[in-house]
Amino acid sequence: MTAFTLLNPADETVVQSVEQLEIEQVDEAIDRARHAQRRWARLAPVERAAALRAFAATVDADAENLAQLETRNSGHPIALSRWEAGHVRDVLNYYAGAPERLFGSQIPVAGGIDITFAEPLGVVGVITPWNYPMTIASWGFAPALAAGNAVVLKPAEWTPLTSMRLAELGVQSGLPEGLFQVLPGRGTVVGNRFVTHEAVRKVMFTGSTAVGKRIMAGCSEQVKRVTLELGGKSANIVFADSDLERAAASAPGAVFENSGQDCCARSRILVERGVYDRFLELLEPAVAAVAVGDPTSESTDMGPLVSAEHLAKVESYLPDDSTLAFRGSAPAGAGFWFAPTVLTPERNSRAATEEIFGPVVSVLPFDDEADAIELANASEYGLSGSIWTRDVSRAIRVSRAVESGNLSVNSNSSVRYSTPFGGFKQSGLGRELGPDAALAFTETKNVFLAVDDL
Ligand code: TXE
Repeated sequence: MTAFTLLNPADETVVQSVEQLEIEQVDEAIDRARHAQRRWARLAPVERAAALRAFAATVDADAENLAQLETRNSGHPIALSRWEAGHVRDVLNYYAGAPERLFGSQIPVAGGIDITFAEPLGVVGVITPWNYPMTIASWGFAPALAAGNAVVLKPAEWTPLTSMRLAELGVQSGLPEGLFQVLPGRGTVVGNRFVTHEAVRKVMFTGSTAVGKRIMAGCSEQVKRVTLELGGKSANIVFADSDLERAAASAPGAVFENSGQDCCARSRILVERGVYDRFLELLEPAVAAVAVGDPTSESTDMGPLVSAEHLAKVESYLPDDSTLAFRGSAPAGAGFWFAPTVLTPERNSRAATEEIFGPVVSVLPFDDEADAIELANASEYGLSGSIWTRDVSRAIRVSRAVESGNLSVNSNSSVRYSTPFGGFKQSGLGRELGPDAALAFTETKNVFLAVDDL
């Protein structure tokens, strides 16, 4: 068994070493999960609901510890980590409402009664990335457990600590042993075993598009159910008739939150040509005002990147000076720091088309509404986006035309636990969160009961 050494991204000190599981241990865990699932699925819905509420309460009691752990492990500003711990509690409470609401239907047919049931899948494998470790974990385990499944979860190598803690909290809260297990390890070992093991009936994956495609191909061998939440290159579209000051003031937060390591980051700002120069003038002080530094400080807006490897990847997008518009500041010395960076590149450049997943934004001019839509859609991705305008008809027209799963008008929000989240095109497959997410962890079963002399 090998170990993975975790570094605090803010100062490169060692946080701890985590043992990486091998296939035999994964198989044992999946066996435990199968046994636990059979009992869990037989519990009355009201008992499963109560167990999830107890889990939420235990998470709530540990919220500050979870937040501090995330900040040490992932470098998230503490305010963001606190929001994440609260979000996990809220997601659990929301899906605690699901066991008693997994409605089937009764369909009128001849000669009897026809009923559908939402049956649990069995064991579900959740594979998570390093950018929002506990948040994304909860989007998988909460609805999957609510629907009567057991969950095995593989966190990203760099950021396993809050997920491991959540598994402990689950047991503490009274969840049956084996029902929700977190299995740290390599993607090609633990993650891949979820794909190949026949008892794992669905894989929910969040991460890079390249690995997502491999997982989907692997799952096809067993026609295994799969949900994919992949990359993005979302457009923040600013029309000349918008509240330009508001759009510019909120644009840095829309891309630099979590140091741009966000699949919904509005990493392309498209601005109508007539107000392009004015928008850049307004954006510059807003970017300069982003407080980059010590993630344990309440007043920090942006922390470091997650790792040295990721920093090197983001740096590879630093352009020649001709496209660099301006930058914010970042600490010098130890830690994986990268200053918020604004580029004005060509439309088809690497920086303007590839997901950088760092604090780099491209500002591009457009000519009219049709050009804005064409530019927004000129991407293999389609996850998120914003539209800034005072014209309601235009807001609706453009919202309908942009090929993206989550859009906001005069706002940059993407994630609410009660609304569906997911991508068009190569940003993903299926939806998470919202009222239907628990159903996505079930199979529809149709049963016909013949009735004599009906
Ligand atoms: O993701 P990976 P990485 C994007 C972003 C980032 C890039 C790489 O652009 O720079 O992806 O990030 C596990 N079988 N996003 O390398 O490799 C892996 O261990 C099964 C976007 O971290 O896709 C980890 O747990 N599992 C994104 C998870 O998959 C495998 C969030 C994600 O790792 C595996 C993160 C395999 N063969 C990165 N290989 C978003 N949309 O939020 C790896 N894994």
